Amino acid sequence: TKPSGQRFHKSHPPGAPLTLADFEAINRCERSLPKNFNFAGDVLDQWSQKEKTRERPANPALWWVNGKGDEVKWSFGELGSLSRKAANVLTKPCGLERGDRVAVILPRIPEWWLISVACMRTGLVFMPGTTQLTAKDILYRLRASKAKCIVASDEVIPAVESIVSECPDLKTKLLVSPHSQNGWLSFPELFQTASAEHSCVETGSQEPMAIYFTSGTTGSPKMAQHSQSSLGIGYALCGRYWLDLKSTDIIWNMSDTGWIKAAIGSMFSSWLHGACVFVHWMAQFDTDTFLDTLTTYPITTLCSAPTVYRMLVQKDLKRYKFKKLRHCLTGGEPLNPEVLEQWKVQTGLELYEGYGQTEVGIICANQKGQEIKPGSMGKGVLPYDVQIIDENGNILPPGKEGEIALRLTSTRPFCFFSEYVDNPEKTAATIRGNFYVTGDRGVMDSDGYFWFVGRADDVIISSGYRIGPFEVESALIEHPAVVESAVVSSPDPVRGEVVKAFVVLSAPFKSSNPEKLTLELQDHVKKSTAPYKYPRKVEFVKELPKTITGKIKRNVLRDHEWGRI
Ligand code: BCO
Repeated sequence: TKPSGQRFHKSHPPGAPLTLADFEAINRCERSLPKNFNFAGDVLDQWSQKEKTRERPANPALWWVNGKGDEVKWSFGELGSLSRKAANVLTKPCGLERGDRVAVILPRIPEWWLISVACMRTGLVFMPGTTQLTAKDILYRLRASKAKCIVASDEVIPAVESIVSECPDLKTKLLVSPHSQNGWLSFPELFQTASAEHSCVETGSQEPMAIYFTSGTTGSPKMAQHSQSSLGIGYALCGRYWLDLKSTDIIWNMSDTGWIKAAIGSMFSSWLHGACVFVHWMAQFDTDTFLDTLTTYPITTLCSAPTVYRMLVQKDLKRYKFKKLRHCLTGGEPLNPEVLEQWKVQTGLELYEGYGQTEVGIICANQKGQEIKPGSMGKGVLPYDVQIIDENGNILPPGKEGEIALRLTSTRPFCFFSEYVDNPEKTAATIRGNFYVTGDRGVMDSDGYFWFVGRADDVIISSGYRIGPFEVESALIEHPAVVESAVVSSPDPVRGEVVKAFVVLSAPFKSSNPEKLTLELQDHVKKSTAPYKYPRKVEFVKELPKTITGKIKRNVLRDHEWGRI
């Protein structure tokens, strides 16, 4: 049975340490949220205690490799003392105070975990971003959030330097690098001399913890803000039933640090269950390195985007003997039943698809022990009551296509994002009657399994990335060749769908070589905005389909691409 909202039964006795059972009970709506909660203090430091009393097996908290022979292995105790040092760097030389926002643009290096945990210890609001962000993207993020500090690695310096004069609120630039840079504080230097004594702040359960920038159909990315409990407690059941984690497990979740999937799979779910987070930092994704890693390290649990599994099943997987792999997961975009089947035939392992969003986390999943229906993204997960609704907010019966929605009661579920910061209109637009609407269309069958149909809006989901067409069109229009463009999804056998741009050319470019111009426009987009958004397909057209009021009909182009008209 599913709860219809936050019907809390028991409250937490003051002063008693919170346990995993408490966190799970909160997700089942059997226990109320504690007034205060801090993931570092209430979860990580508890595991550290359990290490001391040997109640936790000798399994690292973080195990990081880079394929070049470098390796980092931290216990929860080490993670605790190192993140306390990092916390002192953030508050003392960086001068940051509780509630300040910190942009963290780091690749998959151990310091990303240290800085994130240090932000929790100090009550700073961290804003992860991929290192693919360009100067324009970073400028927008720093200005929109009024961030006080940016923590970045070498590759991000030129972009930050080119826009920093336009960010009056930014007080500190902290560099994670063995090199020093004028105008930047050096994290390694400050870290070396920082004290490991730090008292974790007592954050309120509903106090902001992180902000994720998320793309929509129109405008710039919105700032989805999450609380200490939405991220820190909200993944307890997901960790148990979808990821099937125990403190003996080693999970490799591939996601880039910029996405909430990294926070879910490589931090909150995993550490709530005391599992080891494994990280292999590859500068560029490569299937051979990926497969070698699975054969070399005792990874028990793998989570990656369907695009990665599509790439992997092209290989002869029977040649590989994965050391300890027992549970495989996927999410971020729809998984084709054929890939699930091929993975199973070649590895003997099932593939458990989950479905979720930056705003609300994991909504549906094929949970361990449940029958998998190939092509379905599983059943709704607690504490959510997932329904398919129509445009008026009425629940549709099984078999009817509509919008995937989450039922609300008088209290907003604690695991929801709190708001789109400074955007009450867009926050309000996610609510229809008694439901939160995901913007995705789907069907529920009579067994309660959900089947993804597509986006209700123009957002493109490619290789697990959520890409707003407006952002790509805005980049294209900066190029002198482009009079106007319309950006839509187009099918792709590996990436599920890719970004396709229909472009109307300006007079001087009409006779240009189309292949050369395509490459030039792609290159231009990669420089203007994060490269993963670039249009992998470009078509030059004389005009774009429009309504009588002049609005571009992206749906006509999209339907044409998908062979629907
Ligand atoms: O494919 P191309 O080579 O043509 O282009 C690639 C890169 O080479 C290029 N690029 C990257 N940095 C660049 C650059 N070009 C110029 N300058 C630079 N500095 O840009 C393209 C980027 O595409 P990509 O990221 O897809 O690269 P790749 O190597 O093909 O990676 C494949 C995947 C599958 C590993 C990658 O697409 C991926 O990680 N996808 C998963 C994304 C994900 O984690 N999504 C989860 C979001 S959270 C969520 O869904 C909520 C769930 C609750």
